[in-house]
This record gives sequence, structure tokens and C-alpha cells, in this order.
Amino acid sequence: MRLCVATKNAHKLKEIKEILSGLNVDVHSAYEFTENDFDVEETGTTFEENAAIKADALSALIEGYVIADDSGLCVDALGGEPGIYSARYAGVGAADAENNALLLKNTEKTADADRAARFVCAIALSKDGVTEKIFRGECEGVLGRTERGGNGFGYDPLLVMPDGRTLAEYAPEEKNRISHRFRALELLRKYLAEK
Ligand code: ITT
Repeated sequence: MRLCVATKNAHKLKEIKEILSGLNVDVHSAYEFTENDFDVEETGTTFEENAAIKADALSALIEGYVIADDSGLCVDALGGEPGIYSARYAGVGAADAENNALLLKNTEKTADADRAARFVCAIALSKDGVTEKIFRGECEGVLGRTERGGNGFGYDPLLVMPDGRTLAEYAPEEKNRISHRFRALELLRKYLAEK
């Protein structure tokens, strides 16, 4: 079965391919089959809505099943921000380093006890422009005070896991066993297996 992923984020695509590697599915970027400049506006107010918007838009254009990942980091002390705005926290097109610097600045005065944060991932599965199912995974941690680690991407250097390491200090295969993305894709895997 061919499964296309509606993402322009190469890090996400790599992780999704690795996580689904044991499955009998052939994972591609949906953008391999569309015009390069095709863009989907994320107008939703939740991870689920945005994942569905992306999966529906691409699945209307190409054959077969399409999944989309909408994800981000939610910090309790900031009322859940950056949340669905994670990719563009410091502005549209901001680099990961700029988003991370802004997040550290906005939480400078947040006490250690109030730094609970989690990654959230919604995976939408669509066909012919219609959402069939949405799966959600979360990965709980604490917001660090400095960036640590060279693996992963995005906010990984800032989310400290219960063992004291940030997700960017985890090897890729370790992250892929506990991440929000893994948890959402596990639910997708079970759903596809039952189908
Ligand atoms: P697509 O919409 O094309 O998939 P995007 O990067 O714009 O790419 P999102 O709107 O879902 O995707 O934003 C996700 C952002 O959340 C991402 O750019 C990171 O800043 C952050 N993020 C999500 N998952 C992450 C992870 O596993 N590790 C670190 N940061 C993550």
C-alpha cells in the first residue's frame, strides 16, 4: 500500500518513514506528486483541524491514502503556546533557533515547578479529499532553560524527559520509541491493521 505524507518538513517525513518502516507501506511525500509551490493554509484552531485540512487538500489531488501530521509544543505556563503556532512562533519562516530563543525568553521568569510541557501530534488519514480518521499522540516533559543536544529538530533541545535528557540528546531510534509522533502513528498502525 502506498501512503503519502502531506508535509514539507523533511524532519517529520524522515521520522514518519522510520517509525512506519516495519509496516508493509510505501511512504512518500505527497508533494512528490503535486506542483512544488502548492501550499495549504493552516486555518484550523486545533492540531486535529490542521492535520485534517492538510490531509484533505493533498488527498483531493492524488490517488490513495494521504496522512498529515500537525504537531507542536504546548507549554502549560503559556496557556498551551506555542501550540499550533509552533512552526511560526517567532514569525512565518522563522528558524528553529529563533523559535527556541523566543520561547526561552518568554519563560525566563517561569519557576522550575511550573515548566510542564508536552509535544502533541495529530495524524489525519484522508482519501479523495475526505478525512477518515484522526489519531493523537503526546509526549510529556519539562521545558529546559538552555538548548541541549544535537539530534532531532525544532524544540527537541528544550524538552527535558523524565530521565533528565532532552529529546535532542536521545538517539533518533530512542526518540521514535516514545515520541508524540510515534504514539499517534501507533494508533494509525493498529487502525490500518484492523482494516
Ligand atoms: P508541514 O505543515 O508541512 O507538515 P510544519 O513544520 O509547518 O510542516 P506544523 O505546522 O505541524 O508543521 O508545525 C510543527 C512544528 O512543531 C515544527 O516546525 C517544530 O517547530 C515543532 N515540532 C513538531 N514536532 C516536533 C518534534 O518531534 N520535535 C521538535 N519540534 C517539533
